[in-house]
Amino acid sequence: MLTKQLLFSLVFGQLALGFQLRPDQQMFSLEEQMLASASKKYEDTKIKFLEDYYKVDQENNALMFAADIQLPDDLAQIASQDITYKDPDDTSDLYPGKTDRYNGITQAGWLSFGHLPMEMHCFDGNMLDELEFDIAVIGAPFDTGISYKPGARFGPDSIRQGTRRFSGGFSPYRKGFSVWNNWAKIVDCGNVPMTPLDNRIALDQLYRSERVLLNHTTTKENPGKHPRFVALGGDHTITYSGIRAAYEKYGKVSVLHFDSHLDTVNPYHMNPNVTEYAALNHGTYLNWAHKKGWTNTNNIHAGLRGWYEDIGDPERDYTESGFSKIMARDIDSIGIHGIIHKIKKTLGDSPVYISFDIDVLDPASAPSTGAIEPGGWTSRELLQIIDGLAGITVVGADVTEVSPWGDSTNEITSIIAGEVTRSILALMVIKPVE
Ligand SMILES: [Mn+2]
Repeated sequence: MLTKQLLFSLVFGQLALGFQLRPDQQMFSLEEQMLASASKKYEDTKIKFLEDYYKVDQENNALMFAADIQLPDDLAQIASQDITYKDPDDTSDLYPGKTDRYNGITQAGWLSFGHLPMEMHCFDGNMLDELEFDIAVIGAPFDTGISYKPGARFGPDSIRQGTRRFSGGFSPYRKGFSVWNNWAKIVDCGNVPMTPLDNRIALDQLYRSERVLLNHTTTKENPGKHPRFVALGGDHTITYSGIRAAYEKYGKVSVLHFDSHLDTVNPYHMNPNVTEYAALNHGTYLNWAHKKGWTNTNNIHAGLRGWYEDIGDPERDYTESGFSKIMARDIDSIGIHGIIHKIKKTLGDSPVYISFDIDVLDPASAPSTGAIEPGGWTSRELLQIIDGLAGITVVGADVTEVSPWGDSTNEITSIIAGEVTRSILALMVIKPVE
């Protein structure tokens, strides 16, 4: 009985005590106490700092810097450090291509692909011997061959902007491998002039630019006679010119076509009355390229999923244009390595033209493109597939259909397009073409 009474009074005594605490003795949780203590330490430090380095001007109610105070050694060193370069006339760290991330390379210089050196004379037929390079990035600002959302004429500069973040560097997946610091001299030749008023003239301007580019001299390190190019589109029609230029140097090429759509459509099956002008567009150029005799019969699509316009399109894809297919959903059955294996087996030793449509990616990865198709690959899956193709003989390439109108807030599509281009350049560096 006594014990119970004792326990009862102890419990209620404690509670009663709690209620009787003065306001400045309020009970706090452990977290609140720790927070208060940390904040006090901060306040103490701040006050100490203020006392040490500032004087209070009571009259004007202001803080004055105490000029005569002694800075601690480490602070004093920073404050007195001579930030003038050893030789003020030495500007070697300010040249384009000489800066690094610490020096501010990401925003420096002109807008070139991955800060590559700009070359003004790639399309100048009088400079073929003087100007040598191994791989050229060029822009093909053209979007009047597209059937849905235009804007890809702004793609080349947008993709370049997406590579502002590049600073040379080494691959995290290939030990010690660098695209930039390797045997190949890679340059950015700028954009080709392409008229927006006549597709026939524009595609011919691009073809002649690529043709003269391939006639330039290569460096001593290059076993091949012709430079190679990656064209930044532009809508997909630009591939027509690229395949034509590559065919002239290498004979028939095999096309590795990353796309959600076939692009081998025979326009006359869709509409027998289509004009010749309208018949060449971003959905038909591969059909034309095969008809012209520029492509082999071991071409392959990767990432298909767009609905067919005509019931006969998938059949004619092979019979009229020589393509086999890897569907987007094949990744769930044969996996990334199955896809790589199938592409390599199909292409064999043929000279390969890689034509890349950014809409092969899922809209979640690349929303800013002309003809969006849900259900695509992620950027990780796609980059792993391209990187897995090391060893194929890439003679030319393009990255198309980046229409940056939807990228205004985050540049996501352009950044991925830039990364895809870097992976394609890596394939070119890994396997020179003789
Ligand atoms: Mn396409």
